[in-house]
Formats: sequence, structure tokens, C-alpha cells
Amino acid sequence: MSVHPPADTAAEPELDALYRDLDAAGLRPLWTITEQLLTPEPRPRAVPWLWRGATMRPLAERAIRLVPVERGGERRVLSLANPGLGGRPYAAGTLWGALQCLGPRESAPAHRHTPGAIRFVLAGRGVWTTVDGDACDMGPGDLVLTPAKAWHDHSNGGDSDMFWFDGLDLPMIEALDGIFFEQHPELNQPVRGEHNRSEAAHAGVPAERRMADGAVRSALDPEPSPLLVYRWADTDARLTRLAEAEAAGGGMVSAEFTNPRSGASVLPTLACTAHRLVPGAASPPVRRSGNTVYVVFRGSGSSVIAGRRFDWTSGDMFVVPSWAAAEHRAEGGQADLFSLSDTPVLRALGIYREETLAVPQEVTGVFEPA
Ligand code: GTQ
Ligand code: FE2
Repeated sequence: MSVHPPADTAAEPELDALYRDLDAAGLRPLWTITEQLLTPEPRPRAVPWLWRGATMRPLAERAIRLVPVERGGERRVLSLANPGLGGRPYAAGTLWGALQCLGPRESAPAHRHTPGAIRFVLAGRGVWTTVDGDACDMGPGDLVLTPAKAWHDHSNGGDSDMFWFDGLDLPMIEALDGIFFEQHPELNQPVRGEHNRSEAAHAGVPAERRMADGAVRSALDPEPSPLLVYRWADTDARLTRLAEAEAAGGGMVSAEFTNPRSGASVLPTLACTAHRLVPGAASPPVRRSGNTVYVVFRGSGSSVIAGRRFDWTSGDMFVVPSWAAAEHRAEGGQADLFSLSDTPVLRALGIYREETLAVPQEVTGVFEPA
């Protein structure tokens, strides 16, 4: 584990000099650092964590009153900063997660960038996100895509505050040194034609082509989904059907949002999945390579993550870092979760791994946010 060479060899003056000269030459001997680099299994710096909606919402409301989007704000976004990441504004090593809010009649300026983004709406009505000219209306439970390089801006044409979850592959694209960002010449890009054109264009596509049963199909298509909006009514219907088919016993059913053209994940880098937990049983304890951010849309329950219990309710967001075991359970009624993961990237590289544990985890503590 030590970065220093073993004491007995380092005591030799010639070897001492070698290490000094290697350092001066900008060379690091692998044999002194290999244990930190090539760990037997993933050792993410991000830790399992949870942000409460009850904490975030009032702060977002204060930001709406105090920080106009035009003044420095640009986009009124509160990013989830995982305490394991040393102050970086990322939910996990590969994922950006955030709460974005927009007050009545506000609009966030149009721009584009190489990171891809998804929005999952928590509360409010009246906002649309325009994606390359297609204005996508947003309501609670809807998923809206803003693929890499697409012009996008958000407009609140209504009278209520609006809140949604933002998920981006920003840390991945940053790690690849591939970030480009560009402001649109106008505050809002022009809307072409009717709202929800991508939705209308795919209206005849069967539900099976817009969602796939199971949590982690997540094939990678370098082209993002041409369908930019997935409505909660459709998601709800799919989860209802799956939960009925699952019959008694409770537990969790999942459906991944898919690119109707290819069946791949919605964006090349990001998979989005809806889950319904039915009271009576916990989901099986599973660990996966890659990171996942969960958003609680409806209901209450708890998740055991790496042996600690995280209690949650609607509006909460939590992170399951790579290879941490997780199992989920609803309390007092069914619960619906949305999740965002980097699974398609791991799959495309041929290194995705998933394991179901033989027995439920022993709970050794309960999470209390600071
Ligand atoms: O709404 O365009 O959470 O560009 C982070 C970066 C949201 C957005 C975020 C962004 C956006
Ligand atoms: Fe953006």
C-alpha cells in the first residue's frame, strides 16, 4: 500500500539514489504504486450518499428568489457533491447529478456542449426544454434527453416553480479531455413548428421499443435516441404491467428507457431506468461495476448500500458507487425510482460486471446526512 520502497532496500544508498533520480526524471516505478492502481476490484472514491429532497427543495426555492438565471446563474442548478470526491461537484466519479429549478416566466439561456444530459421531472408544470428546435414539454415523471452537441434551453411559460433532476456524463467527458461548450447567439433558440415533434414522430412506435424490461440492457449506440421525451404515463403503464406479471411476493421491477431505433440506451454514455418497488420484499442484493444515481419519484422506503441503511422518500437522491452492493425496499406502499448509470460505456468496453449476492446484506449502520 505504501508509495515508498521497502525500508530494507531503501536503506541501500545506491537504491536510494535510483529512486531520487527516477523521481527527478518524472518517472514512477510501478512496483511502488501497483497496489493502489490495480486493485482487485473497483475502489471508487465516491461514497454511498443521499441528499434529502426536504433539504434541497427549500434551498432551491431560496435560490429562485435570490439568484435570477440571467445574473451569473445561467442555469440554476444545485449539483450533488459526493463527499468522497474532495469537493468536486460530481455525484460519482463518472456522473453529474443535480437539482435544477426555474421560476415562473424564467428561461435559461440556450447553449450546447459535448457532455450529454437527461432530465427527470420531479415537480411543476409549464416548462419546456428546446432541443435543436424541438420544444419538449415537461411534466412530473417525464424523461427528457438533451444529447451531446444538441442546442438546448429551458423555458418556464407557466406560473409555478419547476424542479427536475439533471444527469450528465460530464465527469466522463472531462476525463477524456473532450469538453467543448458554446453559447447560442440568442437567449433562446428558435422553436421550429409544434412542440414535441420527436414525440409525435414516434407516436406509432410500440411501447416495447421505447422501454425494455429489466434494469441493465444498456447496449451502446453512438447515435443518441431520436425520441427526446418519454412520458410518465407510458412509464407508469409499463411498470404496472411488469409488477402484475411479477405477481405476489413484492420486490422490484425495472424497465430501461431505450432508443426506439436501435434498442440501445438513450444516450451512448448514459442508461436511464425506471423501477417500481412493491412492498413485501426487498430487491435482490446486487453489485455492479459502474456508478448509479437514484432519484426517488414517489413513495418511501430504504436501500441497504454497502451494509448501511439509507431511508428515503420522494424527492431524495442517492448514489450507489461502483461495486457497492445495494438492495431496495418500499415501506408503506409502492415506490417508484428513476436511475441513471454509466453501464453502456462499461458494456461497450466489454468490462461490465454484475453479481447477485447469495444472501441479503447485514445492516451495520443507518445513514445520517451531515
Ligand atoms: O440544463 O443545460 O445540471 O448545461 C449542468 C449543465 C444542467 C443544462 C446541468 C448544464 C445543464
Ligand atoms: Fe447544458
